[in-house]
Amino acid sequence: MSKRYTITAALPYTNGPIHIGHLAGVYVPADIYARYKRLTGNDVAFICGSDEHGVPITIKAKKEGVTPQDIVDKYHAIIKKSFVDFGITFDNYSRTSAKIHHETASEFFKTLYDKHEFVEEVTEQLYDEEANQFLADRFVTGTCPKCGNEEAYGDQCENCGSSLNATDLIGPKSAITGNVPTLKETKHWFLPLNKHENFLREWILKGHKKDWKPNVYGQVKSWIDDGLRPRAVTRDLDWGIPVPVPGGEGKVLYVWFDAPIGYISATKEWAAQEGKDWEPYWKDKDTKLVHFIGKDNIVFHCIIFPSMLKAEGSYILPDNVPANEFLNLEGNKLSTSKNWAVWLPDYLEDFPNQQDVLRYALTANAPESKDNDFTWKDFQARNNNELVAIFGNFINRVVVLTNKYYDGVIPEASDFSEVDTETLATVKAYPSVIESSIERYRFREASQELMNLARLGNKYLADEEPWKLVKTDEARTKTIMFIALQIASALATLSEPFLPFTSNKLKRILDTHSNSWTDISTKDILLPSGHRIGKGELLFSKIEDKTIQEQLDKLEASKKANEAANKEVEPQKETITFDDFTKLDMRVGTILEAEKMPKTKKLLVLKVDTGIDTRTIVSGIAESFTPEEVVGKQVTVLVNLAPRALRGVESEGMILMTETPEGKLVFVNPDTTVNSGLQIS
Ligand code: B3M
Ligand code: ZN
Repeated sequence: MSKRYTITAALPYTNGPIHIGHLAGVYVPADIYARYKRLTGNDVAFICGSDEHGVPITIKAKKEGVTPQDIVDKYHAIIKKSFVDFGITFDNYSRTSAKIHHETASEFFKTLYDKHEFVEEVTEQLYDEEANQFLADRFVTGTCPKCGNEEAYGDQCENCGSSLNATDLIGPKSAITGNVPTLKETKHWFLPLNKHENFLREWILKGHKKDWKPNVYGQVKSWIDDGLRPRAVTRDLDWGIPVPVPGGEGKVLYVWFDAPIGYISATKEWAAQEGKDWEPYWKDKDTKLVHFIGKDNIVFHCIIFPSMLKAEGSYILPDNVPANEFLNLEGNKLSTSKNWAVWLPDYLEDFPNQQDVLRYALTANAPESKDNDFTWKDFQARNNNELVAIFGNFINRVVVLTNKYYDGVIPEASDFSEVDTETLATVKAYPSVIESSIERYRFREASQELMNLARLGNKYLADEEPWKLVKTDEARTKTIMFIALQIASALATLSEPFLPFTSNKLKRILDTHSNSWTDISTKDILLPSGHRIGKGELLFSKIEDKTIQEQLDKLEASKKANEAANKEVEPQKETITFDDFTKLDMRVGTILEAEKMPKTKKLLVLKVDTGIDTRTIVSGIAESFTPEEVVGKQVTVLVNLAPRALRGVESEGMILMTETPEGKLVFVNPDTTVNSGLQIS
């Protein structure tokens, strides 16, 4: 029976592109769920949009010397396009700088204000005297009082997910100047979460959201048990939605107050475009509201936003909030600021028309109950060993043999053997097998069930061996191919939520647009005899080691470039006198010979003409230069350094070097050729 679903996906901050952590944590599972709900005949509003307010945007704008509007315009477009190109099927992808959102959020705030749902209070907040600015949210970092994470923000600790007041932080530091903040009085409006504790206990704990994932239920329970406190829902910032009540001048709505309301305003915007009424999607008690988020957003979607909705009084509450844990990358935490990520636009460029490979790899390895690690090796294995070797191989054999034996026309089947009947019965059960996993938000499990259907097809062909029977038993061969084509058709339909691009391609090859999700379990024949299928085309192609190595190299290079860009300059050493300096005897030297020091990685043994003599100097430059590269080079040599033995070789002097941001050593040398021995002063 058809139901109405409002499915939301966390609004990405528009301070950078989408990366694989966002996809695995939120957008791929949400899209699988939305596609599946549509395929099974439900009325779906799949809603998202850019989260364009908040401190991350202003920090990025300051860093790039542009306005916050420039930043959000740039990244809103990049993010929106990348979602479309990756096959994420939002019904509306809006943005919180849109007029309709400002109106909706202001109205929502005003309603709570008029209902006296806020507590107005003047409190002392962190202030940066030098920047002349209050420090809220990501403008201040410090140690989380709950878990000790030293990089907690003023409003939240991403490590334990706690929602914080900036004054809770231990050892706070301004993210603008690095200064220790002072305290300064300012008025804000607080949402008294403590007032909603009983409601939250009843709704979540007593109502025992049995189908909420343990990682979500556990976090929410611990916050409620720890006791809820009032949370400021306004900020002393100039980028955001102005506070629409007297005394709100110069203040804006806290980004986590306005952003979840973005789901509502985006639904309104979409409904207006579609000529629909938006209210049933947010106010009809039979509507199922499901929020797809990452674990760092649980408190906002399970405690704060439901309290806001409850206080406003006319809205439904979320039916489920299937938050995922975090995805790491090659053993390290994904990080926008450290540029340690696989960005979606880059993936789409490097792997054209291979969206489904990443969708599948991220789903099969999703951090559904614990943090998980994305490795390029696993990505390659999922593609080569499953998509190519199982799914693609099965379809290729069915299509090639049908074209080879019957010119693409589906043959008449004769009597089914016991195996045939069992196989068809198993195929009919797959919709409910996959449904059972999806309904429990176990998308990894669901994706493996889909792959099991492809395995069933492969096994059936391998056991029945039509390529052998075709010479001796035409009737049997026709029946086998008929059965195999029914399995292929089931895959075309059931793969759509997980592999939408492949599903479309397979439907085109089989020329079947008619089978719905429920058809797979109700119809006896999915592809009738006499129907002509198209010619084969490869659904997936093998990914070579070289391609994976290129990605690993790219990742390493971006990490080094980022370290370089953010490298802190070493502080100056203690002051020396001019006399100290005159003791240093630095000369221009010319390298005459060079060889690697045996059994070492870093050392070259050099013969250097110092103009005074030719001497041996051992230098740790072997990882930046080959011996051949340095012969003939003129370098700066500190010649009166006391000799020292290195691995048994007497080294008489030091060659001055420096290091590029990428970590490569370079010589400090004259930019024109001069005589060896010239003094440097
Ligand atoms: N912009 C995403 C984040 O915290 C945040 C989600 C808002 S959903 C209303 O990374
Ligand atoms: Zn913490």
